[in-house]
Amino acid sequence: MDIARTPATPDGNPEMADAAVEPHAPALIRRKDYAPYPWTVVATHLDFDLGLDKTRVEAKLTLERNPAAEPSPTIRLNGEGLAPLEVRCDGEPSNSHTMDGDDLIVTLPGDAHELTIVTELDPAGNSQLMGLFASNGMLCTQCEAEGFRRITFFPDRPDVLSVYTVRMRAPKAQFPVLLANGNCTAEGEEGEHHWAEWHDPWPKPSYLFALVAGDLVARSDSFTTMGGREVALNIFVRDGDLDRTEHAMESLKRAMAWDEQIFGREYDLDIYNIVAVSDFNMGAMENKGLNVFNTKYVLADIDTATDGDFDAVEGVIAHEYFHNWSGNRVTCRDWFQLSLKEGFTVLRDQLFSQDMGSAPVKRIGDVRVLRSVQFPEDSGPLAHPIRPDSYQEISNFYTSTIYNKGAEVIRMMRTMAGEEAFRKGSDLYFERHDGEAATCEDFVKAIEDGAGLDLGQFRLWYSQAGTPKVTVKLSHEGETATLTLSQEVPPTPGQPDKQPMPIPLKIALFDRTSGTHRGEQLVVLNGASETLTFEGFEAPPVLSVNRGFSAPVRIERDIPRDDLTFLAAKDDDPFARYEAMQDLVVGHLGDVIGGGLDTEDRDVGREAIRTALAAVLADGRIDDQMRGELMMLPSETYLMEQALVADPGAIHAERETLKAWLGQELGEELVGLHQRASEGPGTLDAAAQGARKIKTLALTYLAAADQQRASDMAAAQYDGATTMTDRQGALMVLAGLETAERTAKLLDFYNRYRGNDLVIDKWFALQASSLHPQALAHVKALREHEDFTLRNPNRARSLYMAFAGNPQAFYAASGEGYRLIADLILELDPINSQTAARFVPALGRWRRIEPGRAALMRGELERIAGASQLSRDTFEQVSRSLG
Ligand code: B3K
Ligand code: ZN
Repeated sequence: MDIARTPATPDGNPEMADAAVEPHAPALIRRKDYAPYPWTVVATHLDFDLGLDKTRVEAKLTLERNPAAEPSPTIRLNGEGLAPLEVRCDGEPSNSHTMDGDDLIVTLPGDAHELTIVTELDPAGNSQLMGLFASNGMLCTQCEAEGFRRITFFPDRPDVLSVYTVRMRAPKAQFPVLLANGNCTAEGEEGEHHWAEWHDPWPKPSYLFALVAGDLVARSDSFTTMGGREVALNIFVRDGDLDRTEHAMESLKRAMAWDEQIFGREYDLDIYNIVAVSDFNMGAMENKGLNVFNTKYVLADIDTATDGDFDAVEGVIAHEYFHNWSGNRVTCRDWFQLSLKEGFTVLRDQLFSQDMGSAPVKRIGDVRVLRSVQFPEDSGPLAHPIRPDSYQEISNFYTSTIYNKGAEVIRMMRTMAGEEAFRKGSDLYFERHDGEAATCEDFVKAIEDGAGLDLGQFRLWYSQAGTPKVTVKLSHEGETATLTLSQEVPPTPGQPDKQPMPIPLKIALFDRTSGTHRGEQLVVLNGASETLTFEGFEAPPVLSVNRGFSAPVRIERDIPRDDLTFLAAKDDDPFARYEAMQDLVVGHLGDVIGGGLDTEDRDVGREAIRTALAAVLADGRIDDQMRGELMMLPSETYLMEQALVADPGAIHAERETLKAWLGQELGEELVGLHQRASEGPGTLDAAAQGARKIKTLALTYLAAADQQRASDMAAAQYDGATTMTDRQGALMVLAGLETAERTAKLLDFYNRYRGNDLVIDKWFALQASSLHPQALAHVKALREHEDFTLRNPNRARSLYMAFAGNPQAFYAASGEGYRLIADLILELDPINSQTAARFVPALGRWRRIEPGRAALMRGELERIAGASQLSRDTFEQVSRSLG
């Protein structure tokens, strides 16, 4: 498992390995080429003279040789698009520096030096939003993964930790607030300018550096840690947004308390600042003591944010806070270890959210995300292990595999160890590696030692890509039930042959008469195939398997429909019950789409679903949040993923037909449910949220069955709405209909919320993801809308990501949908390559789509590949997708 530590270059800089192997392809960076950096940066002093169009940066690096690395006569400092205006070594102008591509190389003869470098930046011209950029008149930074090199020349790699002191000087009226990591140690005024100095006592890698300057207001609060430290909490936003920050602040305090209680982690500075910005490539960033957030994950009130938005704010606030330990105190040795911090932190935020609300509903939601985003990634051309072996552009590896599958892998360790033993392992990990840049192997070893587990073979989960398929067979003879489990890990790019991996499966065997079972068991499938026997079953039991989704695998079970119906009605594991409902529908639609079903068989299949759904609608033992989960049909993406080669047109048509039939058959029950749910209050408690969830779900079925009735009901829901959840839900349904109310309510929504960017994003997204037959034409028209811009990532995603996720429109048989996305990628790439590259995977699915559409998708990828001047981000994604 250990990684070879051979130096790739005299400087030991893996960035340089294999550069220019192919003249046009960016260098491939390999995990096995890791070597420690020859220098340590003991201290970093940064002096910023800030301006929107011109910012001067003076960086002073206190350097010492790293005794653990190969000695080097030079130092290589990464840069991107920078020119060194001045270089001084130990106070004297340097005459020994050269450029190697974008990097600065300085000869350093001694064992310790002080290097000063001056650069100049144009933040307002930085549309990539990496490094220092301007957003709505404020200045802020984004450095992960390699943005710091756009600010100054520096060893921009996560294993070089340094203590930072930052001085900022700026026009006072324009930038009244000046923030950086750590604590403010001094401030003062110089005529129309003012300055502030911040010091962060915790050594950190450059990707955690942050600076913000702007005209901002703060919601302030405080938190007293378990050790008695009083921490000042501030959430900075633009004037006018303050009253939408209460939920974020409450979430932060809950997250701080939870991390102390559940993981024993305490905050370690006297101040914790969060700043919300409108132009941001991602959700948020965990910079030490100064998180920068996309406004989408900070601002929420009941009139402008949905219940889902509230949950997302809570989850992301917690995620970034939890990084203070899993990411900042213990960081990553290199970017191949990204899942070390991201997988673990996602697991921590998932467990937090489970504890804050309904645990089963949260679990089902997380599995839905995994299956709709990560499973397709794992079965496509971009599949990679949670610890990849190589990359061209690290930004392309902030994937669902690294984050969500990474979390599932650690969750499996926790399931096998048990909560208490796992905590011993995580304590040991933090204790052993505090202040270090660690590896995934360090984490596994700490869990192994702390929890007393043997994770030898389990380490394969880190190196093998692909979603394992587990085939489950249950037979019965006499009083013995025999369970045979076998696994297969599919081939993925670069990994044709796989070994079996330990797969922890929670199972229960139900007595079909009493509807009970004898207790849940955890079985771990280690080999390719294993057989287990269970005694004392006079009649064949019903098997519930992978309860709680204990392993991120595909289960193939040859289960009679009656057993699925039984589990859909009776399983006491909420996830397994949800799964049985999903499987009933997946099995039926699979049969229908596969053809060869006669009318009678089709009716039997439909009837089983109708009965199960009717039982869900009437079940008094479950709450509405759970009812909503059980009411949801499997998504088209999930259905496509079930087929070896999918026909998106047939999947869409058959799923809609089934929905319409159910809406027709259960019309009265659904109307009743909608009425009952409409009586709920417009509050944020779980019952009210559940009512809102089933209300809109009921409408989606009714809309498929009877447009006009649903349109009237949706319009009434829209008009009476006191929450964004109800209003957006109603508008979502209306957007898919061809009725007069559609136009009227879309216009009303726009006029009502004009000027509120986050809500106008919803307005774009609703139309781009609608079931309306003209959705594609609507998207084309919307890109010309005066409020549309590609310069704001939220806005670009609101239209185009929603569209790429709308199977009916994106997979239009004409190929226009693919063309639209390809045009977007080409237009966006020079503006914001990170965001542009995120659209490539939608086209990369071509191998799993029927041949007619596949050829059109591939054609668009080839068109992109043929363009000159592609960014490294887009080049890598397109070339991997073409395969
Ligand atoms: N660590 C950041 C993600 C940075 C993405 C860079 N392309 C946010 C997070 O995962 O918490
Ligand atoms: Zn993260």
